[in-house]
Amino acid sequence: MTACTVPGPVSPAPSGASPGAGNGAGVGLDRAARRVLVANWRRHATVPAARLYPHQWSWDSAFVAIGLRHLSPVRAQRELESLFGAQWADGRIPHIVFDPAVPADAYFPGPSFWRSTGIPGAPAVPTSGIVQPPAHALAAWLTFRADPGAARARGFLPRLYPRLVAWHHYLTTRRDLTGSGLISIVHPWESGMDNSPAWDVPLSRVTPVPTAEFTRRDLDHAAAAERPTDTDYGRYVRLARDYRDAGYADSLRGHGFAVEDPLCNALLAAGEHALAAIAAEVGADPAPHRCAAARLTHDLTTSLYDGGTFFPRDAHTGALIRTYSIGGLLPLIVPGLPVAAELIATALSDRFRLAGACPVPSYDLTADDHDSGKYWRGPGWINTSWLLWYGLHLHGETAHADDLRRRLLDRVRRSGFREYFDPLTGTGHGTDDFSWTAALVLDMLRSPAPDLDQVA
Ligand code: 9WN
Repeated sequence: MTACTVPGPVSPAPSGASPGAGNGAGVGLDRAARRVLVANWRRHATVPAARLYPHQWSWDSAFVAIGLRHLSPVRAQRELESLFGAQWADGRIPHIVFDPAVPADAYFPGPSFWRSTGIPGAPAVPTSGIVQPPAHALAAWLTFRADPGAARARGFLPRLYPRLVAWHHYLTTRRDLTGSGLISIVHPWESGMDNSPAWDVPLSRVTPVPTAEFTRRDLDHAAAAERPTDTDYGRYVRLARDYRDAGYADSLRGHGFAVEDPLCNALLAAGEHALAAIAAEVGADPAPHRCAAARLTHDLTTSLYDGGTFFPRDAHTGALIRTYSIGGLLPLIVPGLPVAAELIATALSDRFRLAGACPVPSYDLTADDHDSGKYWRGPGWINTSWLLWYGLHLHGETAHADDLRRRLLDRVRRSGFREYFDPLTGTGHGTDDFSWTAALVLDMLRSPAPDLDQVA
């Protein structure tokens, strides 16, 4: 690859698009989605779900902004601004920004576990110390596009651009743990797909903290059979505690779990395309971002792709983790990906049944350990299906994309704004009135095809 210089840190209005999936039922769904987003708004950001997740989450806010821009472009801008207001001096965007008004024991692990305010360079507001997939640059660009006039009047992109650059800089420097050019996640929560079977092998090397040492709060609001196990939680707590006790320092040796995840790297590459468009808008040089996108796309494809899908790589052993999860198909969101046709063939195969299962399953339907009701071990989620829809359009597969959109809207119309769904029966699972389900449904109702302008 050619060497290139990557830069260092540096009032409600309708969208105008007609709501609906082509019939009157779309109007009711549109109204119901708006109601969820209004109910989950808290002063300057949206909570993913009122009881189960009562704070601001990083990649949730990106998806929420993508939907919220149709309801209120300014509110969508504020969603992202409040998240980036909690950026650390090293550039990281924390996976949770805690609301000090919410009782300390409402969510575990809370502020007293992460102890972020004692870390030099962390913001005054308490946050977690880990990150989530970098969907933000794409969300910022789409938010800008919803109402460029309002965004320009508020200086939205000129203020956000240096923060987005610092965020990507943190990932491409501090999180390139192996020197491969790809970024690593250091906790399953960082993948956004917490208990995916893809993490089972690297996680098995982590000694769980005894359950007597912590109190889960998630089981107060969701069925245990649909959530990660206590042993999973014991391992999550061990990894987070070790990271905290090391002052949130990043090194391969210091992390008990380190994985090069296809989705995070793909979102970063897609995000560099979005940053190129943002740079052009704010009068900065787009070329380094185009260069970074090309490099990431090359490294992702040469390192993690094999035989029709992308696999995560265990950074400690160097081995590919050969499980088929939805994250392996999502590099489809990267413009110019050379293996798009192969990914679509895998999506259509019995493993994912793109043409029938809905939402698209999070994990291989043919695997012995597929569990259609358990969190990220089988159920379909709206955000990953939205990304697939976006990627299908990006690569010219409009018939499959339109069909997926129609079935996703129908699924939510019948089963509600649930957190996740059985991909074959459609039964809803997890919490109700889940923000990104509402936001992305709203987006697909208002935009029958995604806005690919300048990022494709
Ligand atoms: C831990 C908020 C988040 C999502 C994740 C999802 C779930 C949290 C949890 O909820 O994770 O971050 O407590 O289980 O897995 O993708 O961002 O909606």
